[in-house]
Amino acid sequence: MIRFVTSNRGKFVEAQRLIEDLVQADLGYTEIQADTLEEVVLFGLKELSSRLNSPFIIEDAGLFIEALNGFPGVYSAYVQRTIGNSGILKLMDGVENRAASFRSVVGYAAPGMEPVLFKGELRGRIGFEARGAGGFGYDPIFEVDGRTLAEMDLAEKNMISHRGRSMKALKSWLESR
Ligand code: ITT
Repeated sequence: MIRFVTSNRGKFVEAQRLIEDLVQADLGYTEIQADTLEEVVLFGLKELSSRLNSPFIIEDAGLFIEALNGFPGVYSAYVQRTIGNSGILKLMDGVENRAASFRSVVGYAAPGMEPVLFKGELRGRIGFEARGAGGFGYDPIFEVDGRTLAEMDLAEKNMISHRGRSMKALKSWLESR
């Protein structure tokens, strides 16, 4: 059994489909303000390691929009809570370069070992309107090959997504030990 410390049910469901012995633990931890997802994850792992004495993972993800120099990036959760998808679409009004990527960094920690990080990225485009009812967060405005992630089912999203990739890398590592 590995705990996935997260408040985000959507993330958990996607990860659990790939790594079956994950259990969600909504314990909360400090998400520092830093320039990279990796720094946020390493700090969280360290803090939680002093509270938990069994294996666990945390994951930090973000949407990086090329024309906005990587914004919202490490601020993705705050931006989703405040201006949301319609706010992002407004910021992108009249912007021709729609290229964007999702990134995921997952960190694994267990007693008596150094934490390990796994990464995944998905390149796509910011759409012109929100579409689809699946997924969560920015999924309705993030398109891959003309369809948004919210128009895909979980299996399809997992096959290509940033989180699908980072979690599969973690899974192979767990299996190879
Ligand atoms: P925890 O930190 O508790 O795990 P969170 O929702 O705060 O949950 P993040 O900081 O990693 O998670 O996520 C940053 C934001 O990006 C947040 O608003 C998510 O909804 C959004 N997000 C993350 N992964 C996403 C995905 O696969 N599709 C769409 N939006 C995503």
